[in-house]
Amino acid sequence: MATMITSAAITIPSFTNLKVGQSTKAAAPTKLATSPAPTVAIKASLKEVGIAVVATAASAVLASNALAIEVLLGGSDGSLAFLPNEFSVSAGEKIVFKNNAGFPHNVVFDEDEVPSGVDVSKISMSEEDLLNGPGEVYSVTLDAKGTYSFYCSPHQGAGMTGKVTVN
Ligand SMILES: [Cu+2]
Repeated sequence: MATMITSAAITIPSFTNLKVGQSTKAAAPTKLATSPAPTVAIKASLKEVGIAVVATAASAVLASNALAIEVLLGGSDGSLAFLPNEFSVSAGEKIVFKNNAGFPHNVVFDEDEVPSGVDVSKISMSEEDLLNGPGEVYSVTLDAKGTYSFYCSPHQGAGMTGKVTVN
């Protein structure tokens, strides 16, 4: 029986020090004092953390599918445009502007073409703020119903403008 207890304890250092690997028996004597109980607790809590992470990821995917629209910044053909450049969303739906090609881009709402009472500084990037890298995103959520016009400040002259209707 004593042998059984010892071999059970030997596996504990291999868990706390994963690099020990197959040489557990050589390393074991110095770590025999370790109580098995805390190790069991650690294993259990790691398992719970793993499950929690999976659950969080799954709900994030569901949420993004339910209420989000992605708008590409710049066409893969080199066009300087929002794709799509005219679309509708529900109030509170997340709009994710994603750098695709031809950057830097940004997203600035036109203060003269948003529903009354909307503060464009709260929904826009600043004129100088740019998305420089591939895949960079700017997300915004619009709550007031109506039509909003927006543009990319570096490419406004090239026609990089868009319109979103919030229903
Ligand atoms: Cu642009």
